Order: sequence, then C-alpha cells, then structure tokens
Amino acid sequence: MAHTPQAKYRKDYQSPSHTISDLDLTFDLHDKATLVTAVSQVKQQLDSTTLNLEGDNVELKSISVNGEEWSDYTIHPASLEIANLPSEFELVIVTLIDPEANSALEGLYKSGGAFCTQCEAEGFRRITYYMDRPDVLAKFTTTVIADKAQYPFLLSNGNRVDEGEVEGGRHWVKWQDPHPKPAYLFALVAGDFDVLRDKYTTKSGRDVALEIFVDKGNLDRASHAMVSLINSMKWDEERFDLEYDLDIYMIVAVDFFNMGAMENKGLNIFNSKFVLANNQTATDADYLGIEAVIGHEYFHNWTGNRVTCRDWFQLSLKEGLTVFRDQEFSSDLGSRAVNRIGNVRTIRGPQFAEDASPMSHPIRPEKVIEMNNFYTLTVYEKGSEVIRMMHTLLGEVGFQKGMKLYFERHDGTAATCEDFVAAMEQASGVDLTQFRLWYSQSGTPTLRVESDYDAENKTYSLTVEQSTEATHEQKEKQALHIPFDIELYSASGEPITLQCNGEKVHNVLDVKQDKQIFVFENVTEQPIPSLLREFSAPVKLEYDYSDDELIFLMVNARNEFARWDASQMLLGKYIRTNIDNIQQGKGVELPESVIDAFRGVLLNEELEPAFISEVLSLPNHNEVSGWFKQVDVDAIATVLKEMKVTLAQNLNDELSATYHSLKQDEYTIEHAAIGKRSLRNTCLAFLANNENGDALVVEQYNSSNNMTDTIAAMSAANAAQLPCRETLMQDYSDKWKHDGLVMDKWFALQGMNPASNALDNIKVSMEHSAFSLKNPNRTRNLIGSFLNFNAVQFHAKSGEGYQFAGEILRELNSSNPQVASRLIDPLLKYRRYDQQRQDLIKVELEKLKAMDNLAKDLFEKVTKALEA
Ligand code: B3K
Ligand code: ZN
Repeated sequence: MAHTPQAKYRKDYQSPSHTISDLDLTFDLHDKATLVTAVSQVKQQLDSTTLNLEGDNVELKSISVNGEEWSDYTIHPASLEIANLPSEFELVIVTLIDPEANSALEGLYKSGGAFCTQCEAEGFRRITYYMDRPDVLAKFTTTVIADKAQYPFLLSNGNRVDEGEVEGGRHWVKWQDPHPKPAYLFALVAGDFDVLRDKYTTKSGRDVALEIFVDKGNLDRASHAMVSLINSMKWDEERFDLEYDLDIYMIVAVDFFNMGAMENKGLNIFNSKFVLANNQTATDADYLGIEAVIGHEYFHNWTGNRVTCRDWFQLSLKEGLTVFRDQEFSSDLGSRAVNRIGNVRTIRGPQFAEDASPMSHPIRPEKVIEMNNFYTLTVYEKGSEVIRMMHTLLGEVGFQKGMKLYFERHDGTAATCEDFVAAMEQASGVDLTQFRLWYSQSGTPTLRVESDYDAENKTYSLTVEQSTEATHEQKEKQALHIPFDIELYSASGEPITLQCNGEKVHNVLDVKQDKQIFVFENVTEQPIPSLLREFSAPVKLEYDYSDDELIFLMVNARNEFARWDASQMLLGKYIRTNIDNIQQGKGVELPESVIDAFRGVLLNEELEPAFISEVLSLPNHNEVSGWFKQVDVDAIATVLKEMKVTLAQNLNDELSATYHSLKQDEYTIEHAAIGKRSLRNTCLAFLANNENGDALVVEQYNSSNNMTDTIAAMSAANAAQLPCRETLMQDYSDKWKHDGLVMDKWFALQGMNPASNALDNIKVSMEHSAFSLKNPNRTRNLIGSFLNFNAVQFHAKSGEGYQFAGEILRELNSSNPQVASRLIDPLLKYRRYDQQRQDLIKVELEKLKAMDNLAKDLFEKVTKALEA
C-alpha cells in the first residue's frame, strides 16, 4: 500500500468548524468532463479561519471567496484546505469530474445511458470539495444542464422551480429542496425514461405527485413499485402518524447500483431489481422484496432524512429504526409469522456469523476505516432487533410516545443513538440504563436456561445464565438487559398463568444479571416451557428440550413463531446428531416420531400454507456452520441433503398430494396465493429427489405461467442435479439472454450449482453475453452465490475456488471496491475451517494485502482477518 489508511474513532467526534446554510449547485453534464459549480454560504462556528473540505477524484478549477479569486489554499490527497477566511462568506468552487470513468458507482456516474448519483456515505466528495459529513445541513438548489435529446429528464431533490433551453441543443432544469439536508442525501439523475405517474393525497390534504422512472420499454414492470409506494405512504400515516412533506416523490430505477436503493430526499434511486416486476420476470420473493425496499426508502423520509445522523457511527439510528419500520410494514400487510421467521433466519444465520467473524462490531461501531464497510447485518438487522426489544419493553403505545418525543426534539437536526434512547426512556418512564449496552457491546449473547419443577411446593423455576464470548475487538463483556418472552403449558396444552410472589407477572422477563432464577408459583403440574418467544432478543438459546417437548410445542404453542421455532430446534438436534454420525462413518438417521411430527404439520389444514412451507424448510448450510467452532463443510452438506431425502421419501405421498392440491390456474400476488405457491414449491424441492422427480420438475417448468414456478422448477433441478437441468437452463437462457435482470436468477443457479464442475461452468457463464463484472447485480448473482451459497464447491480442497475468488477480488479492487468488499466476507472466516483450507485462503488474503493499490474497503477487512 502507498500509505496505510487511518481509522476514525467515535470518541473523537468534533462539531463542524463551519456551517453551510445554502448550497447552489450547477452541473454542466458531459460524459467525460462534467463541470460542477458549487456556491456555498458559509459561517464560521469554531475559532478557525481555515476551512477543510473533503474531496476525492475531483479536479479543482477555481476557488473564489466573496467574489474574489482565492489563492490561499492547499490541496491534500483527500481534502482541500482553504486559509485566512472571513467569518462569513460566499464560497464558489468549480471542479471537473469524469462520470464515465467512474466504475466505483459512487459520486456521479453513468448507468447505461443515464447519469445518476450515489452519495451515501461519503460519495459527495467525488462531486465537489465539500464538508461531506452528515451533521452539516444546507438548503440545496440544483441546476442541471445537459443535451436535450439524449437527456430529456433532468432531476434532483425537492421541487422543480425553473427550466429553459440553451444553445447547442441543451436544456436545463432548476430544483430547490426546502428541507436542509446533509450532502449524502443529494441526488441527480439525467436520462431518457418511461415514467409511471400517479398521485397521493396525504391525510392532511397535501397532493403529492408520484413518478417512477424506468428504462424505455419497462413501463409494464413498474406498477407493483407504485402500489407499494402508495401503501407505504398510507401505512406510515396510520401506524406512525407520519406524512410526506414535499409535493413530489420520484423513484428512478437504474441497472448499475452497488446496493438496493437510496433514500435521497424526494428522489430515491433504486437498483432496478427493487422496482421492476411482472409475473413473467419476477418471483414472489422479488415482489415482496420490492414492497419492503420501497417501504424502507420511503420510511427513511422521517427516520433518516427529517432526523439524520450526527456522524456515521450513529448509522443504526436511521438504519436499525427504518428496518424495524419496514419489517412492521411487511408484517401488517402480509403474514406476521412468516415475516418474523424470515427476519429471524437472517439474524441466526448471517448476522450471528458476522458477530463471530473478524468484522464483528457493535450496532454503533467505535472505529471505522471505510464507512461503506459498516452497512452491515449488524447495524441494520441487529440494529432493528434492538429497536424491537425497546418496542417489546415499552409496548406499542409507549414506543409511539417515544417516537413523538424524538421528532419533537430532533426534527430538522442530526441526532445520535443516545438521543433516540433518551426520548424512548423519557416518554415511557421505562429505565433503559442497562439496555444501552446493546449499542456498545458486540457479539452474540448465549442464554443458557435450566428448569426445575418442585411438585411438592408447586413451584417451577427457570435458571437463566447469560454470557457473551469475546469478539475480535472487544474482549470484556458485561451482562445485558435481555427481554425474555416465555410461556408455560400444561400437558393438555393450556397456558399456565405466571405468578411470582403472589402476583401475576408479565410473560416478558427482565434478564439483567449473569445468572438469575425466576420462580413461578401455583404450578400444579410439570409444565412445558416455550422460551424466547417471538425471538424476543437476538441471542442464542440453550435449553435441553426432549424430542417430545419439541413435538408438543410444534402442535400446542399458541403462537406460530414458537411452533416454527420448535420445529427448527427439533431439526437442529438431528442435524447435530447426524453430523456426529457422519464424522464417525455412520449413516444419517431420523426417527419415525420426528418424521411423523412433520407429517402432522403438512397435513394440518388449519395452518397457513406459507407457514407450513417454513416449517418444512431446513436451516441452510451457512446457518448450520455457525453452530460449530470448526466447520466440517462436507459433513454438513451430506447431512442436510440426506435429511431432505429421508423426509422426501417418507413423506412422498403427503408431499405429492399437497403439491397437486395447491395448483393455481391464475397468477395473483395476493398473500394467500403466494403462500400456496411457496408450499407447493417446497414440496417440489423434496419430490425432486424421489422417483419421477425429473418428470415432475419438467412438467412444472413447461406448464408454468409465472417466474416463481419457473425458477422453483429450475432450482429443484439444480439442487437435486436432475437430468433435465441442462435443458431447462438452456431454454431459459435462450429466452432471457437479452435481459440481465432476469438472467440474474440463472447466474445465481450457476453459482449455487452443487456439481463438481461448477467452477468450470461459472467461468463459462462469465462469457455469457448478459454477464459483466462491471455490473454489481451480475457479479453478486454469479460470483457471490458461489462464494456464499455453494460451500462444498467453493471450499473444494484443491483450493481452486479460493484462487478464483482471489482473482476476481483483485480485479474488483480497482474497478469497484465496494462490491469487492462485500464479496470477500466468506474468506474472512477462514479460521473456522481445517488447516489445509485455512492455509489456502490465507494465501489469497496475503496476496490482496500485498497489492500496492489496495482500496481502503478491502484493506480494513483483510488486515482485521489476518490479525484476528
Ligand atoms: N441508506 C442506503 C444505503 C447506503 C449504502 C452506502 N454504501 C440505503 C438504505 O439503507 O436504505
Ligand atoms: Zn436504510
């Protein structure tokens, strides 16, 4: 490395030396040379006549102060230092940038034929020199000038206030955003689009124009995004009493985007994956993903934009809270149980894995080298669990009071996580002193629970011990405040009233000490406990359930989540046992009673099909890997496969009957219809392993009238390595080769292909006309799926998988470090594998470390992993 990147620490926060009240931007757009004129109204705050502005990859053309050319400045590698300034002044900075060469997709860049921006977290500095930090809020006015024929639409934040034409076939549009905002919420788009228009009237009567911009020809794929937007606006009014605050809300879909979407004020920019859908191109999961992401970005308008973050260490202030809000939105619109199950799978799988990796960090990190590395499952998903725990502790009414107070205090400002917790605490009267530790302590706590029934005294006690293992950068751990939701059942399945010291107690216990004993009175028979209901805290639960108890809970627990959880614990027991068996050279076995329990769920007509589908879905390889200190890649894969085959064979008749009974002629995206398809396709995934599996899959593929069933057939063929796989893959590619977004599903299947020649096929797929390593979606689907969801082939003992990953990472390091940095995660966990694999992975990490142009993104992760 040329010079070692420096870390920033949360404790070093300093308020800005200057404020900027207004920023007037003019963009003269050209592919290779865009001229940016930035006029700022600046006021000195601290005792300093020097102003430091961040800048990255920008060429300074001129500086003037109060109308005079200014020569008192120094250009540093990542900043501009302007000296001897008056206390209040107008600053004009002109910079030149090259959007076409911007393959990092941060700042101003070209996506297909359009110009677009991505500024969060620190991309605005790639547009002009500026105080690129979230606590500097200014009113933006933006003028965009471009060729009229090529770029008929010129968009930016706020309201369109003026427009005109200039010589040479160019035109301009001027936008004004009345809400002061930090630079990371700035956006600009110029291009030619089809536009889907609608309108929404807020509950106080404000008319809002809604516009969704998509590539020409894609209008028939935009309507679900529009419906989702309108639903989001309505839901936020009803559940949170929050209304939209501008006259226009625009969403632009682009094909080249590093993540899902971006909540720029009034002008969201989206990865086209989260906008475009019709039944021929999108699966049910895509539809639900669009609803969730449209909601998420819309909800940011209040939690993120109206109240933003003081500094980037506070990211979870807006992300954890907004994820919580989008989860609630999806749960209110669809099935709460199924949504909760999905979210819990994410925490128990990838989030727990992140917590156990060298990148482990608290939801409010203390130390950062590259901020983009902290848009993580921990900050987002665990952050949302922390908000959810507060919701559990305060109840909906108390929580909403807290939200009101939070907005009263902080609207229009940049706030901290502490501000949020303080508002929650003061509005509700609930003491959150110890609870705050969730913000600073990293790692996954374990709750070890033991029970004891005293028949004579009719008491039942639960002994709860909590502990958190040391993490990479935090050795000492303290006891957390853990809301522990429980219920006790009698043998007949009746809930037992919880009583302590003669009084009825709430079913959410406050676990606050290393070890605590809860004694319940008047318990007249040996109860069966349902523990950590609703996954009331992001912890690992350890309790020695017998098979019978779990089977009992699968049937009798009053809430669906608890039933599902019991089914997963039961599967988990046998996954562990069978991994032991395989390691000792024995075979995989599953007792009849366990198979019967799953048969019972499959045949239970009172259960929602979507829920049954979740019960029948085994945890994936990654989640199971997380249960072990040393991961036995092949044993886990064998057990998961064999257990699936065993269930498939034993339940063949029931699976087949269910499969056939759930056929729908019409495709609709109503939740009930989605649920039926989900269960039917889960059945197919089992049946694919049985006799006639191939014929059944081919039949479904050929008769499918929607992408969900098409992809389900292909996935089943892929996972079970059916003879029809090749034909189906070829047919799909012939049909969709012109459409990258649709081809992503095909690339993902190539990435996940369990065949021993998967890597060769992946290399061939990279030559497919729809593939490009420059496009993050393509890269994530093909390469990302291989690294993340093809454990056996990626971890092949030959080391070929690792070498391939190394090559790709070295290439992406120069073209798009953010994508590289996401892709590298599986390699960081190398210490969990056997010595031979560790050594092979380490070689690749060392090679990266030795690169002299290693980007900060990879530098931070590689060094952490190697020192861990
Ligand atoms: N706030 C953006 C994420 C920005 C990521 C920067 N690397 C999208 C979201 O969370 O809504
Ligand atoms: Zn977000």
